[in-house]
Amino acid sequence: MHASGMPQADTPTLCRACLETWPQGLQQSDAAEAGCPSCGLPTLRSHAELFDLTTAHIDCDAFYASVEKRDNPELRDKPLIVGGGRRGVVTTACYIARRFGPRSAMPMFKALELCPDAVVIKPDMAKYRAVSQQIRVLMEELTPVIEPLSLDEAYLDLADDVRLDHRAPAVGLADLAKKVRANVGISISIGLAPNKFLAKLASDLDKPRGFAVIGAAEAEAVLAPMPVGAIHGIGKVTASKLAARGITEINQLQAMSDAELRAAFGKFGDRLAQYVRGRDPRVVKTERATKSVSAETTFNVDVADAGTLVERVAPLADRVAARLNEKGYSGRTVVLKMKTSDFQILTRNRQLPAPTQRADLMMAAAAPLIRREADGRRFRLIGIGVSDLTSSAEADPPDLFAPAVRSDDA
Ligand code: TTP
Ligand code: MG
Repeated sequence: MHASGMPQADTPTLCRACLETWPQGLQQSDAAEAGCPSCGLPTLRSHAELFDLTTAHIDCDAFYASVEKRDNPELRDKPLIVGGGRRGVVTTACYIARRFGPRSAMPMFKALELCPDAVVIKPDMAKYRAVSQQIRVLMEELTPVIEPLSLDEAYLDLADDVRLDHRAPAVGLADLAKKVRANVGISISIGLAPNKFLAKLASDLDKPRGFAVIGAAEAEAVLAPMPVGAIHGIGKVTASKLAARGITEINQLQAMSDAELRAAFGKFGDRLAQYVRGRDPRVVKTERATKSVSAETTFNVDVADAGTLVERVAPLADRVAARLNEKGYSGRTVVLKMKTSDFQILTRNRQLPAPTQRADLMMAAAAPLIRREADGRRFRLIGIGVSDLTSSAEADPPDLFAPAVRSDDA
């Protein structure tokens, strides 16, 4: 199995440093050498499907920490943790710090127990957003078909040779990594595969500064020994349920028929049946314009009291604020949604003087609207959001973000 693609004779090969290619592969004698026959660096990648694969997943290495190290070279060789903030957790640890155990989402006190010498820096979201945007511009030179998943990762579909330079996607991707390093000053890891599912797995195989390929032919074999949790959609809860049934590795799911997977997992079983066999029908979706950002909650017991309603909407406003911050948006119109006990839906809007990302300003606009509606009726649901989105550059100074809250948690 050659998922990460070390140099091999007679196998399509690429040098990630000088971008030289050997579509027919290297001679046996060249392949035995550690370095590229052209530039001498140990940066060759070989894979049977190297020049045929077109779906990529890009993920920045220790993203926040890499940006901070870029901006302060004294930190380069030190263990660095980015975190703290309101929730007191690690957002990320650099690869040096990771050797001692700190990981994303770990409470800060625990991370510092494991790595007492770590330098700690608070996250600077505005800076990371700007870096993300710079990388985005470089990706756009390769393809317009980009699906960002967060500030530091995106899927790319490189099936169309938009540049008309007839470079294989693998070459364009290696070039992208070089440009990100040279122009932005951080490193990325690349996963190249026949589909999104495999590309995302691949980008994680060879981190940091990775370039890993999973081909269609070897996909099932690469997946077989992986833990079930490696599959997108199998979270901690599902993984521990499976473990209770003795299922921990993907090969055990591969041994089940499509019908068995469906019986065990319901609708998700269909998707799973594809994934475990290395297939994924999902296409890379370019961003559609987000029109609003909102959060809502359904009460266990219907609520009539205005004070309670306001109290219950406040954490939702926090979530909206965090998500706006993460996505780099701000909103001009606050939208309140309430559903009465007899399932009538009300929406009420209020325009703000300026776009905001701040939960307190959303609450200031929403509270009077809530009080007006709370006339004795009982409500089963409340939600808050903002629409009229613009970029966060136009927003009030964002001082309420919770760095540990990610959009996928919300
Ligand atoms: P990741 O890509 O998951 O992690 P990473 O880039 O720090 O490290 P890796 O090399 O393993 O990819 O997340 C990207 C950024 O998102 C990360 O730098 C900080 C932030 N983040 C959080 O704020 N909370 C979290 O729980 C995680 C996982 C990430
Ligand atoms: Mg990352």
